[in-house]
Amino acid sequence: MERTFVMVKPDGVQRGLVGEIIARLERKGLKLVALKMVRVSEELARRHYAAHEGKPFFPGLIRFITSAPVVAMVWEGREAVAVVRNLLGPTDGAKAAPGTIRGDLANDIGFNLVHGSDSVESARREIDLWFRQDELLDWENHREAWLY
Ligand code: FUP
Repeated sequence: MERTFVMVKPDGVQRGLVGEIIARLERKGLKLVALKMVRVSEELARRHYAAHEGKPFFPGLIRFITSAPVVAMVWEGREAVAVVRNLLGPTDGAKAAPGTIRGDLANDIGFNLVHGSDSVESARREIDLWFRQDELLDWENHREAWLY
């Protein structure tokens, strides 16, 4: 089953949107397999966004991500990488369609609430970067047991 890395950025935490974002991913049918709140170090931020090093927005991006806690998660499901990207909408909230997380809740290119891995390969790299192996929980669904 495919896994993807998702991070609610400082603006999502500050605006009280962690629950809303998690709820949308849960309702889609994705499975949460890891979650933690992190105060991001400069080193972790630089490694996470290494592909953007040298771009004009890079220093501001690092300052933003390290400015306040984020919520880091791993979600699992069928085509999880693409499904999460579709739920997020494009990077710029102004261009994101209504119905997507950014389309409904964000209106900026930098302060766009949430990150989702852009490929299966990036997901693998980001999950390794943010989580130890024992933080990824391979739990079974016993939902049937709650129905009487
Ligand atoms: P995304 O894959 O949607 O997270 O977007 P990118 O990987 O292209 O960019 C990573 C982050 O850099 C974005 F979430 C926000 C920031 N960014 C800017 O601030 N300005 C830009 O022009 C492009 C990206």
